Amino acid sequence: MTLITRRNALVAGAAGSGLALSGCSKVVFGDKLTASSDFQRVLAHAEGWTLASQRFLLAGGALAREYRLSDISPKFKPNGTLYPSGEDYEDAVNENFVTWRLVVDGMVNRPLSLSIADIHALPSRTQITRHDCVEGWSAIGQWTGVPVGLLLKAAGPLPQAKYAVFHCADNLEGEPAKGGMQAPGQYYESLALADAFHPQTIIAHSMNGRPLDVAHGAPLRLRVERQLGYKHAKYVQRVQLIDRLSGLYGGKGGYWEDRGYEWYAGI
Ligand SMILES: Nc1nc2c(c(=O)[nH]1)N[C@H]1C(S)=C(S)[C@@H](COP(=O)(O)O)O[C@H]1N2
Ligand SMILES: [Mo]
Repeated sequence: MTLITRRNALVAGAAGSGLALSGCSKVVFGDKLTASSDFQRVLAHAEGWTLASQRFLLAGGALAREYRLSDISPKFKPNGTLYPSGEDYEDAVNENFVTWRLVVDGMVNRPLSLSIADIHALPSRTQITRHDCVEGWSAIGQWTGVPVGLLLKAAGPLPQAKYAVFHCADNLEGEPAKGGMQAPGQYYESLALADAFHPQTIIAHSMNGRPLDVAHGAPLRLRVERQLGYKHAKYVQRVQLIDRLSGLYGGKGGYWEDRGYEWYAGI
């Protein structure tokens, strides 16, 4: 009963702020969407997101195990790209990522473009989890970031959207690919929408209570706690919703998948 009352209030609240926003953007900004209105839009969906993730848990959805602060590994091995090559990333580091944007686009009703400051100001989740790399090492770390489901809800997936693709800033061109002679390329990853909406799937901005360092994916990296290490895309710039994986890069849905790894890397 309490839940229903609260839910009705939230729905009314969200509808109200939506109206206020569209009215405001017409008068002040014309039809042009601004970065700050994107931020407001995500916030307007935040409480609905909390309810959705509670429903997921009530329905028996499985969470990855979470650990205690005292379990955090003193050293968390960085792996794969440790510092993306190219001037653009170097410039971004030097200006402390002030012009970095996380774009959410593709098969959505309302594309988003968020700054790091916007991301830090959004509702976040903190989780202490174990990272398992296929190369045979594990480490426990604490991650804080915005749930991907919240961002997607704000962007409004179109009914035909099936996958969320995470585009990264690092191109592994020139670096030796593991497992023999393989084509170099841009790092990317993808998830089925259901996994993107999992409550522990977050775009992390912090690790162990501090902003991410470069080796671990600054300024933003994916955490998808029920899957293997290579799914956890670092240096994320864009989340694109699509209906098929075949049109992107090698067509298998990820940098390592294009080189023979499993797309569904469940643990
Ligand atoms: N952009 C990008 N993301 C990446 C990689 C990479 O090389 N580039 N390596 C992956 C692999 S194999 C692992 S195990 C983890 C390592 O994350 P860490 O560097 O924080 O330990 O990042 C994953 N995400
Ligand atoms: Mo890995």
